[in-house]
Amino acid sequence: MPANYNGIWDIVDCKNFEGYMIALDIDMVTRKIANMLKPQKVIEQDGNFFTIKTLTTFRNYSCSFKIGEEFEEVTKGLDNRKCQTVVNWDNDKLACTQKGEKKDRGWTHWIEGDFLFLELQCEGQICKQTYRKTG
Ligand code: ECB
Repeated sequence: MPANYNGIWDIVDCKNFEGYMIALDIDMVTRKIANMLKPQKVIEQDGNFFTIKTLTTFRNYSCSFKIGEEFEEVTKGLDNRKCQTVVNWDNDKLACTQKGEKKDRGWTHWIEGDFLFLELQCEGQICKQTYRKTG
């Protein structure tokens, strides 16, 4: 039985989002807005099928995937790039690689108790986020 990510998760901590956004060439005005946001993750998991919604007052982003199946991801409303993306299980962690123009791009999720952790990586910059389960 894989880990269960289903639920509503509210951000409680965020480190180096700025560095991650600079690595993605996000302009300064957008970064200033994005840095003030308090994202919520709404995760729907059915076995190996996932939808992860990232919701904010400014923009929303949704990504659906099946574990182990590569797909074309367009990061619409984020940096608007195309990636060849695949998400795999690494024990109970979700490990995503996003192949494209940017090197060493991807993210990892894991759960500890009521907390959901996320590390977003791009070209040596790592943004570390912590979410708490609220639903
Ligand atoms: C949609 C929430 C953030 C909106 C910020 C708007 C502009 C900033 C532009 C680019 C910054 C790059 C990424 C934003 C950070 C998080 C959004 C989703 C990141 C992601 O890949 O989440 C994964 C793992 O939970 C699922 O898509």
